[in-house]
Amino acid sequence: MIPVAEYKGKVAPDWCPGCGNFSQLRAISMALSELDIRPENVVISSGIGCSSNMPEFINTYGYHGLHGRSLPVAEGIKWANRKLTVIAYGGDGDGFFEGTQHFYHAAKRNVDMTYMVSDNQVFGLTTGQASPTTPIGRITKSTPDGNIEPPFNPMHYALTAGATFVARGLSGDIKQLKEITKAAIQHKGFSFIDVFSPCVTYNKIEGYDFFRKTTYELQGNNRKDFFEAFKHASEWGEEAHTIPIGIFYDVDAPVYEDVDETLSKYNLKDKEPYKLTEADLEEFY
Ligand SMILES: Cc1ncc(C[n+]2csc(CCOP(=O)(O)OP(=O)(O)O)c2C)c(N)n1
Ligand code: SF4
Repeated sequence: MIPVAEYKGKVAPDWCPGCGNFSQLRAISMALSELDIRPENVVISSGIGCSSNMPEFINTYGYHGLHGRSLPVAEGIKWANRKLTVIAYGGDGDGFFEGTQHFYHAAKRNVDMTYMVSDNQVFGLTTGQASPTTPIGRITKSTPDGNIEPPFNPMHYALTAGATFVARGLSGDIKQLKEITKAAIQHKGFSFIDVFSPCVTYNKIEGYDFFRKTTYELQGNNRKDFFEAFKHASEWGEEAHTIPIGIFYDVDAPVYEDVDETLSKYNLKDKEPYKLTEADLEEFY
C-alpha cells in the first residue's frame, strides 16, 4: 500500500474550515493509496469552483480548466493514455449546469473514468447563488423571492445517460466514501459519484446534520437492476432516513476506448504524430 502522505499536494487547501471538499480529498487519497495506484499514474481534471480547486491540493497530475469542462478534457486524457487512472472532479454548478452536456455524453460513451461531484446545492465560489440542485423555494442571492425551479436529479440523469456505475456518498462519512471511490475507480466504464458535500458558509440548511438525519445506507439492493436503481434515485425527503446513500447501479458494458478501432489498439501518446502528405491535402482542399 502506498502511504496516503504521498498524495499530499504542495499547496494546502484554502477551503473554509469544515467544507465538505476536505472529505473528498481524503477519500480520494485513501482510495488511491489502498488500490496501490501511484500518484504519477493518476490525472484529476476539474472545472471552476471551490471544489474544482482540488488538483492544486493533491499530488497527482492535474488539469484545472474551464467552468463545466472537466469531462471532455478527462476523456481526451484517457484516450491519449489508457494506462492512466482518470478522475474528473467539480461542483454541482460545474457539472449540472455549464457541463451538463459533457456529463451526458461521457456517460453515454461509457468512457473508463470516474466522475465525482461535490454537490453542495449552491454555487460556492461565487458566494451562494442557486445551483441546479438547489431545492425549490430556497432564498439565495440569485433567487431573493425563492427558487422557482425544481431541482435537477443527478442520479436519474446519470442512469438514463448510460453510466454503468452510479453511486451517492456523504462527506460526513469518509470511510464509506473511500469504499465507494475505490469501487468506482476499479469499475471498468463511466463511474459517477454524487457526494453530498456541505458548503458550511453559503448553505446553512443542507449541512452535516441534515444529511446525517435524512440519509440511509442502501443494503442488499440489486445493483444490476436499472429500474430498482431508478426507483432508489427517486427517493427524497426531509424526514429521517429517506435519502439513500451507497452504490445504486454497477453493470458491465463495452467502454468507448475498446470499441473504437484506433483507441483500442494504441495508447495515442506512444504513436508517432501523423504527418500530412500531399495526397491528404489534395483530398481535403
Ligand atoms: C462559463 C462560466 N460561467 C460562469 C462562471 C462563474 N463561476 C465560477 S465558479 C461558479 C460556480 C461554482 O459553483 P459549483 O460548480 O457548484 O462549485 P462550488 O464552488 O460550489 O464547489 C460560477 C458560476 C465561469 N467561471 N465561467
Ligand atoms: S464557500 Fe462553501 S464550498 Fe467554498 S470552500 Fe467555503 S464551504 Fe467550501
